[in-house]
Amino acid sequence: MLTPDQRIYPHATGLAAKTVEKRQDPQELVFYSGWFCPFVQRTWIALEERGIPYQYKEVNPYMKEKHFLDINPKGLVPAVEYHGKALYESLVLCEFLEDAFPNHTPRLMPADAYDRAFARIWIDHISKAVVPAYFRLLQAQEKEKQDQAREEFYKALGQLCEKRKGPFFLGEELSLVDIAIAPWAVREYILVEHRAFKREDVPNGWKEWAELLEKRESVLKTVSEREHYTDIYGRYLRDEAQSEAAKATRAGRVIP
Ligand code: GSH
Repeated sequence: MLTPDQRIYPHATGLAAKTVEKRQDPQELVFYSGWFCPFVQRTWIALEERGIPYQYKEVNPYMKEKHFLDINPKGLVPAVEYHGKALYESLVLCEFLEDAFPNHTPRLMPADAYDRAFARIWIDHISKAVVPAYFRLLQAQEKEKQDQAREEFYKALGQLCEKRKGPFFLGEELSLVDIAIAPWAVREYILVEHRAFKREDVPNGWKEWAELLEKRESVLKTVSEREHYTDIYGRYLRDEAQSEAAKATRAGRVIP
């Protein structure tokens, strides 16, 4: 008997399906993806932005199949195999692509050491404050808990937006900071529809930035049709999801 999480829609749809279709040929870099996953989308955006050749392979991470556990013992997507060697963790992968493919442009981390460290501080803020607040708001059931989670989400996002230096986080060009947050801008409509979230209530210009991120070509190319996210997020909204992230959020633990 499969659990509801294991029964997720099996493949990408919409523009993401077209991207998948183009990335079927064998390459030195194999990208193990789940079409629905915001963490996956980070790495996917970086691959598309930089024109790195990769072979797309869809994985249902809830099945915990041995072939995939051999690649990522945590059983989470995204993961890659490069020249037969495995790596995982979305943000580690984004930085790996910078290091392993230095001649592919645009570079998504600044050349200057201080600026790179600055970018990493705010990527860390996204991981430790913004993303956990998103999941808390999604999964909160009582009105009081939702109100509290919404305020925490506004605050964490507002702190990030306060540091934005231009249309993108570091200025004129897209960087890994933008990519680290973009998948949650794409998935924010769920909070708008079900958790009284309003973009314009986030301080320091989140609405304008989020709109810019959502219409970036690499972002559009890695998004599936909304109806297929609805099923998955319905389980989070009812606090029934059994993903590692959902379980950690429910238990007040750090998201793995
Ligand atoms: N920290 C990881 C990253 O950034 O790559 C998180 C990845 C993650 O949680 N992926 C989810 C997954 O594979 C899909 S969105 N879940 C399977 C599970 O929870 O069992």
